[in-house]
Amino acid sequence: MTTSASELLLRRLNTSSPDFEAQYAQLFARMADENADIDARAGEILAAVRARGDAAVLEFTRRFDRLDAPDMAALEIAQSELRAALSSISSEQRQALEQAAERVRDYHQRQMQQVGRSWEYRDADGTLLGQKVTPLDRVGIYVPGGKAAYPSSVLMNAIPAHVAGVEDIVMVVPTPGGERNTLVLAAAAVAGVRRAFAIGGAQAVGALAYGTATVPKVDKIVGPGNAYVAAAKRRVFGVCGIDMIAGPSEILVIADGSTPPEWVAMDLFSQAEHDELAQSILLCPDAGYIEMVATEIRRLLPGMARRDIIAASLSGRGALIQVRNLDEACELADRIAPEHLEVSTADPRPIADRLRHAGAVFLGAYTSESLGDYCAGPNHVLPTSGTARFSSPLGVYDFIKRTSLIEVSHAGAQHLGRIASVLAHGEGLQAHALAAEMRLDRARTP
Ligand code: HSO
Ligand code: ZN
Repeated sequence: MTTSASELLLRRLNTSSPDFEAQYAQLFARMADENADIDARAGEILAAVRARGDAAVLEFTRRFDRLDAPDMAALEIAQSELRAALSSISSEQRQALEQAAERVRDYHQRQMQQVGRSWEYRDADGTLLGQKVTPLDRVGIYVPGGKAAYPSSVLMNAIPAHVAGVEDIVMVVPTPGGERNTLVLAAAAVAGVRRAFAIGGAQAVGALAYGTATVPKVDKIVGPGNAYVAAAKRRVFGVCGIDMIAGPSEILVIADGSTPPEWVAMDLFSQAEHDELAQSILLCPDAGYIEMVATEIRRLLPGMARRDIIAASLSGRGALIQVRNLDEACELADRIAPEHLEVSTADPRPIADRLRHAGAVFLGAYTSESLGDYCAGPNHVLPTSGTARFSSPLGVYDFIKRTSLIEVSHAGAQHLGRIASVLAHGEGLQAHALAAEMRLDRARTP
């Protein structure tokens, strides 16, 4: 669906109006669950890749990406090509990539200090209990190749893996017609990608999940993709891990009228320009300010390169919502659980402290979401479609796992043995009971 900028529809809602709940339900009507056809197609592609490996991946790449490679080796992007891409971009671009990478690395290193540590302790019996943290061996990063080919997403996916200690990072990126995106390759060089393949779609997900003669099997696949990629990721979950199923981008702005209205208008555009299905919403208690933002939207839109996408997104899924007060804005924000939440108020901290469900919170007038998208440091891969109620930004914790450690002392064997014995008998599991009882001091042997 495209909407020309002149046909922009700006939906106004008011929480005091009697039909608010109906309008709210319409605004958040979840997009129809992914098409059963797409899921079935993804299943067929995965089965073919599982059965026939490289040959199937080559065939699908020929068909879907119009890329006719003699063998899979020809679709591997060599380290030297990643480095050459990095040398070929302007020094301004290279510096920006490297500065962003450094800040993202710093942030995730702090995260690692918190969640990456192994720990252990001894209980009163001298029994040692602990948790050992280790990185995954190998992860696959899916990088979209079409309208959403984002070098920044290469950084956001690969850097936390690298910081977590993953040694082997394999990137796949579709290259329709064989055209490789220099900035994506340069970002891969900056982020520590070890191997890269010019493949995409469900076939690339299959290659990573099952492994082929050329593409190594990975332990987890992360990164956004189109509907086929999402369906394939759902299906391979269990064979390997996956990060999340990402939906269209969303921004919710809570404003009190203290931020210049054109800043807020542009922040709403910044997510709307991603995708016709992206969602941009303003919550504000001040009707006059809402009108000022609406005026800025209409003034600025014609000058935007992606005005048709922005117009379609704002008209289809956007809204300017008048709330009774900022307390109500917080309640509504928690109910929406948006991917990005800007608190654009004079005193944002008390509001941010109250909010619980959001992928990322941006405090104060200077914090545009776009700074977070590129270079503030936190990850821009965030839970969408209300999933912030139960999930978190991509982070180092997605690339590590925990192993429990138990070393029972002699005294511990006496103490725990009695407890285990009772419970094991209760479950009717004789061998369990005996394994515990045999270690008791006056053990009866069967
Ligand atoms: N806002 C997007 C990330 C992104 N923005 C990439 C620009 N490039 C989803 O969080
Ligand atoms: Zn963005």
